[in-house]
Amino acid sequence: MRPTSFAVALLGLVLAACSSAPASQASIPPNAPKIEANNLAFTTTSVKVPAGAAFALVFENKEGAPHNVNILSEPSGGSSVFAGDTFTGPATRVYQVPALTPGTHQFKCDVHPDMTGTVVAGS
Ligand SMILES: [Cu+2]
Repeated sequence: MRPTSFAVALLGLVLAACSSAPASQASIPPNAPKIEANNLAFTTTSVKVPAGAAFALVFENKEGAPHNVNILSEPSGGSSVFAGDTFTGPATRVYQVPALTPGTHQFKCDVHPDMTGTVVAGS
């Protein structure tokens, strides 16, 4: 490989590394529904999301305690329909949530069962 083509290849690698979001973090869609947690509670207690189509859900854990978002089948519980990864903050993850049935779903943190909120799927 000639020095110039090596330099071009190296530049391409550097650009590729710089243009991606922080490691293991997908880019955050600007209008994605978002849930926040802080002080061992969901500070977002209700969030509207699409129904019948997969969507991206942003979860920001603002503190050093581990939290996740587990979406349940019913307004007041039921079975899990999507359980996001648990992680320690401060950090933000983008969950890829499969299509939800229209209506109200409870969400909770698996680490802290007292942490709950409501996902409203629909228009
Ligand atoms: Cu928690």
